[in-house]
Amino acid sequence: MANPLFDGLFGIHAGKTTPFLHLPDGQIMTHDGFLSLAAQMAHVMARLGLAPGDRVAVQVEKSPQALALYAACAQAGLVFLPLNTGYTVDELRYFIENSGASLIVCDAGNVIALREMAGPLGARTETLNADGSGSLTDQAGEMPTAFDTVARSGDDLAAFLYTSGTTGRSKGAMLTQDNLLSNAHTLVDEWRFGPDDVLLHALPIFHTHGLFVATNVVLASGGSMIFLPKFDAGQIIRLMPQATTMMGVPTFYTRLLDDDSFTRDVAAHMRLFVSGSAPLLAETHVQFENRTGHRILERYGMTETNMNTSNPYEGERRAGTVGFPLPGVDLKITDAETGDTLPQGEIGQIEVRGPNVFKGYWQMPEKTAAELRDDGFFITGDLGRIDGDGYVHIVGRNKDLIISGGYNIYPKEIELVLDDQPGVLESAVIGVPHPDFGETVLGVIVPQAGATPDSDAIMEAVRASLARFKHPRRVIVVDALPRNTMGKVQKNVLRDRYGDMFTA
Ligand code: MLC
Ligand code: AMP
Repeated sequence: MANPLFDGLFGIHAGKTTPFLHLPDGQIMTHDGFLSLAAQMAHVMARLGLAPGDRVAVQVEKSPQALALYAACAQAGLVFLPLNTGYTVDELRYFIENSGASLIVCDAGNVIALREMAGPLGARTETLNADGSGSLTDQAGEMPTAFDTVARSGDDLAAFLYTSGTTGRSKGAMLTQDNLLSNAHTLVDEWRFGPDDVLLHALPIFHTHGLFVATNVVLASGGSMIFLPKFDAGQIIRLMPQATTMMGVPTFYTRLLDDDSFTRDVAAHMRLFVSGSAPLLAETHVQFENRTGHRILERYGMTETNMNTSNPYEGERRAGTVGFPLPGVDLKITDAETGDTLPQGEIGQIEVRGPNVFKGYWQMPEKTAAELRDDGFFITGDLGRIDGDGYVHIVGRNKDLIISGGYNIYPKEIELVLDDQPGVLESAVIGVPHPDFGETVLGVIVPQAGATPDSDAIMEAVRASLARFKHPRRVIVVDALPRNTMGKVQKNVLRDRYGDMFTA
């Protein structure tokens, strides 16, 4: 094929006038309409001088046009680089600089600040607003509705997704066309997706879950999506009778269960609920089954690997587990010190290998070498075990990571900001259980001798530099941080001490 990703996900729908997107206002975008828009956007980017392999950084609200931009990048051989809409200009600067993006597409409300920041870095700026208007779509409207698909190989890059790191520096995970396409096909088969499926899509489209799992699976199977700007429990409940499937983070499921109008009848037309991106409590699984009669299918993935494991479609979906390795995926549990595979049942680090596993981190050979072994196994940083029936259990993380409502947060990034504030000697940021987000961020700071840090000023500094979802929900002042004999901060002690702060 000339361009496996475009041909395999998008090109297969050429000429189809069946619905692809059902929009909240009742409008429908057909496959053909979507492809025409993507082709027009591909023309715009080609006219701007973008060449295959160039990176297109995209920080826009969720809309059909935003999704068409993903298709346009695939068709023009460009590397799609979606960015969380919550990121501040400070955070964006790093991504633009590091990726060497040639084009930034952003909301008109941010364009002045972004242009000022990105101009000197050599990136152009175009706008795309939540309602689909903007300079990108204005230009697209003048363009032909067919575009000669740029030839690419399966090993060429399709997307960059930045994932934060333990040092506070984000890493650009390089995903190839084959990574994305192979995983989409596997999931279609495993989860039995077909042209009659209607997926309730309320996830953001700047992460693996909403973009590659949900959208690619629908594209590969020829189904359609009820495409919602964000998760709103009331709207989901109203629309669920028109859908057959939903994918969500655990917060989606706990919020639905908190709503009494979410009943067995509401879910009666559904055939599948999938959960992932964060641990689904076994208790939520049971409550959901009691309420609806459906057993949520939990799966496990990562930005670097797409999906690795899944509970079975047929067969027991075991609460508190992430199921079995997907076809084509090798998964082993190893000793973190020696790298040796551990006997079945023992807890160790989870390593995975397969066509889904990324190519490495952009321009970070040392980090790539540290996590991606020569034999193709990727060290996930998750800790797990495999039970006697082959189900994978995730029991913790070997990485200092907080997952809040499905968003990953690396404490180091927040600690660097806190440590920088006047009167702060040092800080530790931990994740503590939270009833809505699963985990939430807590900051613990130690003042300099004789100083009284100004908590308002600290939060102001946090707001200026970090996306809202990373902000500590509370900052506690202590005299000293607990340390072990090696002088390392004992975050487990802090987690024990403050663990029930939001749940008690
Ligand atoms: C929103 N806020 C969050 C937050 N989401 N804070 C912490 N963690 C989050 N996840 C902020 C809001 O800005 C707001 O700030 C306040 O918290 C309350 O917001 P809300 O209205 O209650 O939140 P809402 O907008 O409804 O969003 C919650 C959510 C959303 C759970 C629906 O976060 C979401 O869609 N999460 C999905 C993330 C995702 O797709 N992850 C997949 C990663 S891929 P204020 O100031 O207004 O109070 C991956 C791989 C894999 O991990 O395996 O899938
Ligand atoms: P990200 O880096 O955003 O792609 O997040 C990937 C991380 O999310 C994984 O390394 C896991 O720690 C976590 N994760 C994803 N799915 C699950 C799940 N079903 N259960 C527990 N943790 C999960």
